[in-house]
Amino acid sequence: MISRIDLRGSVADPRAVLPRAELDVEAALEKVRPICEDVHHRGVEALIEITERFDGVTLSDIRVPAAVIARALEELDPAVRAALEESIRRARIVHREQRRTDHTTQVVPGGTVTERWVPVERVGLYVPGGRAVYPSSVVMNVVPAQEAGVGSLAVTSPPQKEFGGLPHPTILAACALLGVDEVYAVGGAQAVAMFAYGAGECRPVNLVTGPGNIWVAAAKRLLKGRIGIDAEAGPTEIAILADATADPRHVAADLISQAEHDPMAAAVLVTDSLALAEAVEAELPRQVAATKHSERITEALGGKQSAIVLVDDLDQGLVVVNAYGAEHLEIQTADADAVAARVVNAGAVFVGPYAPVSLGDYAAGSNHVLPTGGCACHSSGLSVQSFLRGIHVVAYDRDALAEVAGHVVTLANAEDLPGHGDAIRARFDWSVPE
Ligand code: HSO
Ligand code: ZN
Repeated sequence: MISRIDLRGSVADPRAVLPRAELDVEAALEKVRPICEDVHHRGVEALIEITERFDGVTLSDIRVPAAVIARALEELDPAVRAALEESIRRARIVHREQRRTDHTTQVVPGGTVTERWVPVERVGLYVPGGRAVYPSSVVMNVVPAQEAGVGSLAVTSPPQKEFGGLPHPTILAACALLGVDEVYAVGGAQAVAMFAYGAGECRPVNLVTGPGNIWVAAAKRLLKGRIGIDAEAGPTEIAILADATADPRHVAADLISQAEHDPMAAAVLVTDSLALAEAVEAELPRQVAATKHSERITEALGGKQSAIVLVDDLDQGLVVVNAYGAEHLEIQTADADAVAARVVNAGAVFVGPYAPVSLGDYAAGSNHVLPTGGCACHSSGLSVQSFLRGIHVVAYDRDALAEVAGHVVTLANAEDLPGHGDAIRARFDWSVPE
């Protein structure tokens, strides 16, 4: 059901032995380009035609009426409402503390540089439809944007035939709970183009965030620059670093939990315990057989992107998980805090026996939009910071400028840009030597 990679006694670069699922976004670019151009030039008319072609839905309007959003909340199962509210509450607690305060540094008397944190003005959030209907992802995108102080926030999600050509009602209800009233029934690459260029009631946005399929990723890549993007989300990944103290039933359940997302999801167990590896291998088929989405889970666990990796000890295990840079990394070992402190590459780390990834997916307070595909080596998950820009505000008085004027002129001359130096010299009646 899951392959085994034995790295015991090996000094090979672990990067080469842990393959990842690959998405050919580049190939999708050519298909997405005409769609984006069409939306650019023909706006709503193009969106309606493209939606007819790809979603089989005829939209009377791209925007979801306020009454429909309100009704979705009224009709939401009260238990789901309570759970979403708790998820929002916890996410707010964590993200509120991520807010930045402006900081002024006095470089010299009379010379300061202030870093001023300013929220992005308008953000578009893409929420997938189809197999992946994740109201929790609405929470994870909207809460940091709101806590950052983003003034204008629009959500878009593909129209679903079975819901009368509207986005999934739980998505709409989550928007209502979060106070988002600008929602569009548009999906795919055309939704990213709508956000980038604007169409009808939808004004252009500055930044697009949120996961999506390969077409959404391709449109983000194409339009990046005109708009900011968070990341091109790839298939989800869980890695677990565990020793003999871990409970194989929990380890198996956690691997299955993320394999459930996608046949291309990656589930990787790294352990120094052959007994644990064997117990997990025995446990997986038992649990998979009893679970609802066993087909795609079996495919994910059996794919080349998933494996049980045997290592000599936890030191080698840490080398492996740091080289892999998983989106989610669980530490299920003795003294898990100390082991977790040595992790440098992971989207998020889940420490000890009672912090499974599913907790973080819904209600830990942490964010579940995390870097995949090894991007954890250079990027972070979504946070308040993702929606802010730090603007340097430079304020120097005459004496402070005079003090450094000679150095600026020297550097300008060294770069053969005497006009730069002259801008300084003009302020001192050209008395600063050339
Ligand atoms: N594990 C997913 C997020 C998610 N799980 C949404 C359930 N719903 C990627 O971090
Ligand atoms: Zn998940």
